[in-house]
Amino acid sequence: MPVYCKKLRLLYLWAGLALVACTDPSSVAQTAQEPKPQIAPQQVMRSFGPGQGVRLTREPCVGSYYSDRLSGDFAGYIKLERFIEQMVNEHGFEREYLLGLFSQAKRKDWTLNYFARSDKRSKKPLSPGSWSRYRAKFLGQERIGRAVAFGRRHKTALAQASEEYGVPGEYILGIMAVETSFGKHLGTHRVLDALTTLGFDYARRGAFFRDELRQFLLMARSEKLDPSTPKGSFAGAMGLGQFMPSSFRKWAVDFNRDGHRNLWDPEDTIGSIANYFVQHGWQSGKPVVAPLRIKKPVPLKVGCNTRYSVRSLQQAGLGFAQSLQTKDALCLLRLRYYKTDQYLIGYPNFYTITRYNRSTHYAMAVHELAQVIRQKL
Ligand SMILES: [Ca+2]
Repeated sequence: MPVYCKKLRLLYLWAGLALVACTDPSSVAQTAQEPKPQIAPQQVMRSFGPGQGVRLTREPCVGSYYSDRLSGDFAGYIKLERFIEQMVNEHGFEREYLLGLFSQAKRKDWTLNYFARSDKRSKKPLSPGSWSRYRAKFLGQERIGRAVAFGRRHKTALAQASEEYGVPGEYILGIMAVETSFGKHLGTHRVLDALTTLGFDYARRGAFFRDELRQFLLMARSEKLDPSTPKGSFAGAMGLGQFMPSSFRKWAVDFNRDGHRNLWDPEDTIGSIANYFVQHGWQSGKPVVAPLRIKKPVPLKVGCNTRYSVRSLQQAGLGFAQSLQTKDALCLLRLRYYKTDQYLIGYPNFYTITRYNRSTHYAMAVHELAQVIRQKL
């Protein structure tokens, strides 16, 4: 039984609450002999007070972490100490548990160097052949073969997701293909290290990563995970579909109905990606892209940061068939092959794919993979 858990039980007793977080009744008597905890009872009452009933039924944290101060790579990090206080006061975590947990977190210099280099790189316009190179990387036979094998193995769950959410299985497979090639590239970085490093040593996006760290601790508690065990990308994305912790909490689903939302479980991932798509506007049965015949460069911004009405595209000199008469906001896409550029219209479903990753290349690779996978399956 972790030390923090015993202490938590004692706090509940002091607060006069009948409910005991840890369910082993035999250990309640032992805790009465333990030294007085540092947290005053009134703080406990405040943390678990009226209107915050959810705290009474929450799960205890997993892992035997305990320290009365921050040591290790993040010793002396005032912002991390403040963050811990926030998790204690706002989410009812045990202070000593978090101090112990973060005392063994590692600062990842490689990740900081990577982001520093990436920030310095100027955003150059895409060069000829940029799409050809990207496409070759993600539409290889090996990745497609893994998609077909995974699709056959999980065809029932894919059919069920397609039925329930209206998202075709081949697009769900397309996402998993690009993200991790069905588990081949899950990432080897401890999520705790990645998010702590980026949250407290990467000034430009620290607030974003601190919030992801907060969501990660809440996820670990609700899913009964030791927060030091999950591994993922160097930026903290996890599982077959590379969900960030905030995405997990908002959009992951327990698709195999075993009581857990598990980002490493194929069926939960299938349902979670489908749910993510629907929550970001996927329109069942609607198209994703349509090619345009344009011979010379178009004086309009390409990509999905700017979206156009059919009328505004027509006014810019683009001609359309009648079938393109739609009130939807459209993306104008440009794919650069070595010798030519191809222009396309991206419908709202294309925009939805870019909510998973903002890159036009990414969404186009998912779309093209989906076409190939559908044919092969
Ligand atoms: Ca599940």
